[in-house]
This record gives sequence, C-alpha cells and structure tokens, in this order.
Amino acid sequence: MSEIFKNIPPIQYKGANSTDPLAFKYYDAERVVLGKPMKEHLPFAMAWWHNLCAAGTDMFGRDTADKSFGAEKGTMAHAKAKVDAGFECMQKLGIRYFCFHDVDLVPEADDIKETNRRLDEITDYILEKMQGTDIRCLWGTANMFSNPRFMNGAGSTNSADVYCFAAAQIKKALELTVKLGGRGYVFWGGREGYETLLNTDMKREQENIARLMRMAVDYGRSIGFTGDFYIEPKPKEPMKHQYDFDAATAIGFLRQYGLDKDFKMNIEANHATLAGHTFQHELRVSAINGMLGSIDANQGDLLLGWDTDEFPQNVYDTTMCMYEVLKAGGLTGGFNFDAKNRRPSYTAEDIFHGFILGMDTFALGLLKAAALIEDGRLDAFVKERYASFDEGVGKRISDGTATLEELAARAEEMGAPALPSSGRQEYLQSIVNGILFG
Ligand code: XLS
Ligand code: CA
Ligand code: CA
Repeated sequence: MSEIFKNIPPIQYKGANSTDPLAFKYYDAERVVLGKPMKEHLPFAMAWWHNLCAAGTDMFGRDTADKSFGAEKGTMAHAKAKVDAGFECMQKLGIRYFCFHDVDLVPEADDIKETNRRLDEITDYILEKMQGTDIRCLWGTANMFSNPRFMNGAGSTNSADVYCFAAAQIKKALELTVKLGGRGYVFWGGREGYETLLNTDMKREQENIARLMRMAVDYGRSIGFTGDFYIEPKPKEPMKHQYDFDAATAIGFLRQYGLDKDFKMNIEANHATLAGHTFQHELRVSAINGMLGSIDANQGDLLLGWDTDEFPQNVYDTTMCMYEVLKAGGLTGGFNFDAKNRRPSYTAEDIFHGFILGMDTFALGLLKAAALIEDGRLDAFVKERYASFDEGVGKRISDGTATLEELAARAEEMGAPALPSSGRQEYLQSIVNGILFG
C-alpha cells in the first residue's frame, strides 16, 4: 500500500513553544495526569464521514477538497482507499479509535443485500488493517436520514415498510459493530422528529422509536454486543423539532420505555449549544443520571443557528468538559471528532491541522481541569454553599425524614430567614482564569 499523505510526518509532541504546524503543543500521549496517561484519559476517535467522505459540498457549492484518495469515487476501490487513508491518518496522529455509519464505508446499492455484501467485504479489509495496530472501533451506527426514503424519519416514519428497512440497517450495523469490536452503538435521531404537528401522531412515533430501540437491544445482546447503546441528543436540524432534544429529554424517554439500563448519552458539544445549553450542562445532566457514555468532540458557532461541526478550539469549554468527565470517573466511550475542516481549508495539511487543534485543545482542557480539581477551591466553595443541608433541619430534609408540618413550624418560629449566602460567581470565574492563564 502506498503512502497517501506523503508530506505529513507522524505527528509528535514538541511542547507549547514549538512553532511546528505539524506537531502537538499540549497532547503528550504518555504524560501522566491524575495517575493516568493522557491517551487513556482521551480515547480520541476519527469520524469516517467527516474525515474520509465530506469534501466541502454545502447548500451553495460543490466539493473543494479532493477525497478520492487516488481512486474513482463510488467504487469499492474508493471504499478501500478511504480505509487506507483513514488508517494512515489515525496512525500518523496517534488516534486509536474510529466511528462510522454503514454508508460511510461503502457506496449504497439499490438492493440492501448487495450493500450488505459490500459491507462484509470492506469490514474484512478493515479488520485486516486493524491487525498489528492498536486501532479499534469506538462506535458504529446506521445512516437513517440521508436516503429520501427516510424523509419522515426511521423509527418515527409513517411507513411500516420504511420502518422495516431501518430495522434491516440497524441489524447489519450492529453486526458490523460487533465484528469490529466496537465499544458502543449510536442512535442519533437524524430525522426522528417532525416538521408540523398538523400531520403528526407524536405518541405513536415515539412509541415506535422506543420499540425499534428495544428490538435493537435484544438483537445486539443476542449476538454478543456487550457495549453501551447511546442516544445522541440534538434539538433540531434536519427536522424542525427532534424528539431527542437534549439530554434531559432523552433520559426521560429512555426511562419511560425501560431502555435506561442499556443506553447512555453520546453528548455532542455543537448539539448542546443548539439546544440552548452549554456543553458542560449536557455533560452534567448525563453524569448525575449515571448516563455519561461518550462525547462527540466538536464545537459550534454561537452566532449561527445550525450545526457547524468545527474542530474544538475553545479551551474554556474543553476545560469544563474535562472537569465533568474527570469527576464522573471517565467515559466508557471516547472523544469522537465529529468535526470537519472549514470549506476553504481543503488540503491534506488542513486535515491534520484540524486534528492537532482538537487534540491539543482537549489535552489543555484535561490539564486545566485536573489543576482545578487539585486546587480544590471550586469544590470547597460548592460544598460550603450547601452546608445548611448537612446538619439540623437541613440534614433531615436531605435524609428524607422531615415533614412539611415540621418545616412550616420552624419557618413560623424564625420569622424571616436570612438571605442565602452569596453565589460569588465573579470570584469563581477569576479562579478559573487564574488556573487557565496563571
Ligand atoms: C449529526 C450528528 C451525526 C451523528 C451520527 O448532526 O452529529 O453525525 O453523530 O449519526
Ligand atoms: Ca455527532
Ligand atoms: Ca453535529
């Protein structure tokens, strides 16, 4: 196999003062942070679709990048060239995981039996490439949103035949995920939502989605899939409203349908901000419900109302992300760069610059989050802020032994309570700045 990215060397850690554009400034795979090497804190993954398929086409113009990798697009030779390019890219960057949709791997045929045959062939090839490397699959999924048949969703479609087709794709994608040793299986509700309630039976659609997920869990477990299923919340786009709006909504849905033992969240930073939340909020909601599974590591543009899937650059956000992840004891999944270069950044070097930016931004976030935890002032402040619930009546409230009558009697006795203690937000923000830039 010939080298595809000939001008790109293996990317090395050269330290914060390096000006080498093809070197890590902060991501030092073996550096130990809070007792574990960075590479274990940060199981990074490459997204097949953005890195090997997307070439810059948007609503107003065609491809700017050449992702043919020397083969004719739409052929199995091209599918294999993408495998070669992906493995070279991951190896040069020290990325140990990848994520895929079924149709990212091979051109889709008219007949699903032929598509599945192609998928068998390409995954044999991927397995061969995995041998002798430490590269593994993070998660797999089925694309049930691009083909026109899914215009009304997959699990939420109004067509039972389309629903069967979705089931067939999930079945195959699960088999491939197991074959490639994937840690997880993702449901992103691509078009699981609606454009107008005038034509929508919302209850039926949600029940049907839950049934499809239940069938997927039962089948997955029957073929030896022991990993987590994930819901990846997103509030809108492509649909006007999507049922997996945010983590709280998705967790409520999973509990309602008894799916919460098999599912966790795959939280994407860009989807969090589209839902009107911070990335940290979505991570916290997932973590306190025991459902923080995996992360789609990207960022959006707060001035735009759509999903831009940019490589992460915002160190405040990755710091608070890693703060949540460290406090949750790490992820069972990983950090998937669901991110693409901007359309005018169309060269091979740009691909590597994107990953270097993302990996360094998360490495910095990890270092700063560890420093915040070791510093301890944030934790101590929060503990003290709720201290009134650690003793006396507050403790009885926390223990669940207080009654409404007892509390009311106490309130009458005291007259009026003193104001709660100050939230000290600006002081706490200064601590964060001090750790980031001190
Ligand atoms: C799209 C989603 C998608 C999922 C996988 O907005 O981020 O790429 O991660 O289907
Ligand atoms: Ca995503
Ligand atoms: Ca996205």
